Amino acid sequence: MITFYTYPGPNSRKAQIMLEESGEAYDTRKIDITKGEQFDPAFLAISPNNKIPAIVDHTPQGEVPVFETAAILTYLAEKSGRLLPAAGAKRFDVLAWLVWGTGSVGGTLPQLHHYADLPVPVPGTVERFTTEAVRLFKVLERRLQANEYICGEYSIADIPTFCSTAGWLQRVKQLSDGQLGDTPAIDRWLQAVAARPAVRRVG
Ligand SMILES: N[C@@H](CCC(=O)N[C@@H](CS)C(=O)NCC(=O)O)C(=O)O
Repeated sequence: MITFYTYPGPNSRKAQIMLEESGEAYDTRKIDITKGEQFDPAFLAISPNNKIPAIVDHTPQGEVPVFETAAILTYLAEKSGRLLPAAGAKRFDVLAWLVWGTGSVGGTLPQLHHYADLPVPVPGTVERFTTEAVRLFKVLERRLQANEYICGEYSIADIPTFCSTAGWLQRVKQLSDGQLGDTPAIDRWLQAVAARPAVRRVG
């Protein structure tokens, strides 16, 4: 049994989709980040960076705490034998694109969200993060023109980028004032991932 520490939002959604994809049994513990519960010492022992999502796997050999979305997805993929090649170049291709999704895409879009919604704009910030978001979505569009999913077959590399893109593609298109243009390959991929039963169960 796995305990899933969560609060509604894009990062928790990424981890929960993989919990569903993995078929592992899990229960859910809400950490209310609006009330500072992420700083409770008991939670910091699991997630020292004071962020959700995190999991604890209660195994016969002992408890395994895992924080950071990329590590959680990798752990669940290894445990279930799903959505991550076991070895070789394909495994590292998936891991590279997984980190790209959590680090580059997942790092840029919340910054854009923050600066675009400030009541008093900070000069240059929206432009900077919009330019980077456009660049990242062009990378993704090229990749998906050549591959059905980011690494060929559906894998853990698709999950974080799917969550970020589903939430942000249209806003980036508006903010970019035509720089991004049409994204037919991303649109096709968004529909395919959204139709997966595990993704639909998470909502
Ligand atoms: N790099 C982390 C980011 C996780 C993250 O930003 N979580 C946010 C909620 S979406 C959080 O816990 N914020 C609480 C805080 O910053 O105190 C990951 O990929 O898991």
